[in-house]
Parts: sequence; structure tokens; C-alpha cells
Amino acid sequence: QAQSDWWKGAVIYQVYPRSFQDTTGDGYGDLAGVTKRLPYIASLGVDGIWLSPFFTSPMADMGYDVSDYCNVDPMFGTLADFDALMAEAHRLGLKVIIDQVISHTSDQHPWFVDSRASRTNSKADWYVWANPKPDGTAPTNWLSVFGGPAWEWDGVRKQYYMHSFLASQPDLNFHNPDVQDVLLETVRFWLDRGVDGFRLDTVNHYFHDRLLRDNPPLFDEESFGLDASDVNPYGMQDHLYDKTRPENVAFLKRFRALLDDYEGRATVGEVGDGARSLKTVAAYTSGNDKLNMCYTFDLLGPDFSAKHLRASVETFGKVVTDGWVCWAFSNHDVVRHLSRFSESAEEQVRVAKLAICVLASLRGSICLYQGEELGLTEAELAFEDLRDPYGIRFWPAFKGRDGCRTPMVWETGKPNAGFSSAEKPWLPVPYVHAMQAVDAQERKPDSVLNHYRAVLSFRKGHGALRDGDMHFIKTNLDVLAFTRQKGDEKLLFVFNLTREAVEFPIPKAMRVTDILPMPGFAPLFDAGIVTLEGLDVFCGVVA
Ligand code: TEU
Repeated sequence: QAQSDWWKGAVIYQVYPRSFQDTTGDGYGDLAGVTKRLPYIASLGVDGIWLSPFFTSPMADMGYDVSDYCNVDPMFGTLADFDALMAEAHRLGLKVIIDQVISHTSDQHPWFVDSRASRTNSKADWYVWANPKPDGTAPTNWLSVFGGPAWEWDGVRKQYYMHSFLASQPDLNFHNPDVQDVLLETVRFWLDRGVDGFRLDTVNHYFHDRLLRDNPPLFDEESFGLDASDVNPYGMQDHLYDKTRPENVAFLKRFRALLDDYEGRATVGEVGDGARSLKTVAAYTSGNDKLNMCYTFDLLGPDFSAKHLRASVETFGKVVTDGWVCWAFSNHDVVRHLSRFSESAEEQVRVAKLAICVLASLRGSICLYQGEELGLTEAELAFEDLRDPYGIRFWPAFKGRDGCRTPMVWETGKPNAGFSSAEKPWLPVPYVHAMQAVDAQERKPDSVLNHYRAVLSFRKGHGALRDGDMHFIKTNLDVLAFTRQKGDEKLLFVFNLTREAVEFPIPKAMRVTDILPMPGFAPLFDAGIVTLEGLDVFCGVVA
């Protein structure tokens, strides 16, 4: 594999800096803390990290509301701390991807402060401003992802501005070339500082419909299995405006052209576009001249069935022939997957071990979210503990995203499990998590942590897993069966994701030449039949 293709099939570990390691005792994680823990991350056998935002921010959306793209928020440290992090990561052979949240800024960003001051200033058109409809209501019926209309009235300009997320996160106007230019300058700033790539937040939100057409209402179930009508009193909508239009694609080409001035840099775009995601991902990643890969919400829901996994992965394989996908079961926006996928506390360890086997055998790159390698479950928090504005708004129908953002747990016996010496960190450390801290799991050979290491090393050891072909096998059984193949190496995987045992006959056209047990699993194989227990996996070399 060429060095410049490092991202293709890579395993990327997502760090949420605010909750990773506090070195100052203020109760918030910081960049120096990430640096301190990089040897641990390297010990997992991952290829790199994705750092959630650490830029200057009023933190209305935990840093996804940036007020200075080219600086580090004092909460997280300084640019010098960032440089030290980069140097240590590279010394350890880890790539560093940073989060670029450029679809919107904070309302405290100087650009927006200028833009809102008058209708005639030089940045007047840098954001999406519009007059009310003739009846005095908002310009369109568009909705904010975080609830309510996507428009906020501004008393000074006497106009509305658009916000896809919080009202304190105004959307930039990408139709204005000056906006594109200034954003690409900030991207260059980080390229020059040596970052290996970017995760592009809400990349399908960059452009808006300039014709300001109302959207037809639509119930869209993408919101993490929650009934959308419970979460958002306005319901969800489909967009008339097609996010794969020429202007969207042209900007991604500009972005890529900039990256191509540098060696080995990569992008992963976050595409939460509901049923349209397939088409959007294909359009954004085709032709090797736009994004390198996209990240979708397909595996972030409650469904861990063979049917669902197959439907998602197989259709992406068919449609995104010319691009590359990045899969994840967890991130900082969704309920931790153990809490979504397991049916009882007793089976959690087994589900954790099986889930990483599934993820590690898929065609695509994969993102792990800090703490999943410890088998952490979603933290149960009281309303008083909540910090996520999205959760605070919709509690208790939607409890928000704090339950997956509680601190990493390092040392069982220490206050806050070694995360922070503060009396009260920004979110509490659940007692059950402290019991699962890294130090305790290091000592246990069969811990979830050591299992992750073994599985990631298994993936590394087989080129077919990293970027080989993937073919699903026709079967009437409720199993996820596929082959991965590269060159002479052809591996067969059979996953039983149900709780019932199942017998799977090896297809006639195949011959198992070797059994290659995935770490932690050893189903019976006899006379061409695999007997899988509930929650089990078979892997064999086939000819
Ligand atoms: O998320 C984009 C996104 O669509 C999510 O808002 C998702 O729908 C929501 O979290 C459901 O729980 C990105 C970031 O990952 C998220 O943390 C930010 O809040 C959001 O963008 C706005 O920047």
C-alpha cells in the first residue's frame, strides 16, 4: 500500500479532547492530556486519531461552534501544545486528523459580528441572510437539526439569518466565493502545521437553496431510532435542494486541489443525509478529485441485525463503486453502541467483542470512539448533569449526547478514575465505568481492551481486510456471511448476531482450507458445516 493511501482501510480512533485526560485539574480534558495518552492509543494498533474540535469557541455546542479557526481554546491549551501533540503522534507513527467545522461558525466569530452589524458591510453576505415572507414569517419552513425553525430574527439588520443547528451557530454562505477563499486559507493553516487530514463536519450542509424554496414535510427516521415527532415538534423534512449540485461538488474539488499541494493528506466527510446519503456519498467521493471518504449514520442506529448490516454495507458497496466509506458504531453524538446493541447486562462483554470483529472485517475505513475499547455503556445522567443544549431542550424524550461524552477512565482507584484531579469534572465519571478503567483491563488477558488489540492486529495481518473486495453470500439463514479477498487471500466470515445457535453449511462452490479463528471465538466446524452459538463468528481461509 502506498504511503499516501494510509487512510484507505485505516482504523481511526476518535478522541473527544474535553473528556480524554485533564492535566490542569480544571475538570476539562486538554491537548497536553491527549499527548500524554498517545502511547496508549498507539498500543491499540490503530493508524491514527481524529481529534474533535479544540479551537477557540464559546462552547455553546462543545466546540462545534468555532470563533477562531486558527487557534486553540484556552480550555484545551495553546498552539504549542498542539504542535507537541503532532510531534509525539508522528513519533509514534500515528496520523492526526482534525475536525473542520466550517458549515457554520459561532455567533461570536468576528465574521458574524461584522456581518450582522449592517446590510452593507464587507461581510454582509458571508452568512445566509433573508427577508421575512410577505406575511412576516420566517423566509422558509426549514428546520434546525436541534429543534425549531432554522431562522433567527436579527433586530439590527431587521432580517433573518439561517442556522442549521443552534441559533448561536449561524450558517456561512458558501455561494459567496470570498467565504470559500477564507475557509480554504484556514485549512491551509493546519496543513502547514502538519495535520494528516480533516474530518469535515456536516459536509452536506455547506450550501443552501438560494431560491429559498419551502421543503415538503417528511417523516424521516434517521434520528437514531427515535420517533422524530417525539424529538422535534415540527417533524423532519426532506430537502428540495439537491446537495449533489454542481456548486457543492465544485467546492469539494477546490478543497481537494488544496490538499493535493501536500503529501498524503486525506478527508473524511460527515454525511448525515438520511435516505439520500448513498447518492451524496457517491457524488462526494467519486473520481479521486473530491473527498477521500465519507462517514454516514447508517450503523449508528439501534439495529445490529445481519439484515441491516448487510443492507447498509452491500448497497454502499454497489453504489459507491468509485469512492470509499468509513464505518463506525459509536461517536460523540449517539448512544454508545453497547447500550444500543445488547439485550442484557450479561451479554455486554460478548456483544462488545463481537461488534469489533464485525467492524474490523468490513470493507472501508473504521472509526472507533474513545472508551468503546473498554466496553463502556451509555452513562445514565441526571437532568442536572446535562451539558448538551440539544439534550437539555428535548429531555426526557431525548436525553441528549452527554451520556456518551463522560470522561475516559484510566485508573480504577484514582479520583475520577484518573481523568481529572478536579472535585467535579465537567461531566461525572460513572462508578461502573471506573471499574472498567484501562489499568484494570490491562491486567486481564481476556478483557475487552485486550480483545480490541487482538482484533485490530488480526485486521492488520490480513491485507484482504484492509482493502480487499467484499462479496455477500446468499443464504436464507439469519447470518451475516461474506468473503473478503485480495490477491491469493480469500477469507470467509460468518457472523451470527442472534441469540440462537445456527448451523451454516459452507457454500458448495467453496472449500475451507484453513480455520482462522477471530480472537475470542471458536465455533465448531465439521464436515462442511459451521455450528455457531448465539453471538458468534466463524472465519476461515477458503479456496
Ligand atoms: O453533527 C452533525 C449532525 O447531523 C448531528 O447533529 C446529529 O444529527 C445530532 O448530533 C443527533 O444527535 C455534527 C457534530 O458531530 C455534532 O457534534 C455537532 O453538534 C453538529 O455537527 C453541529 O456542528
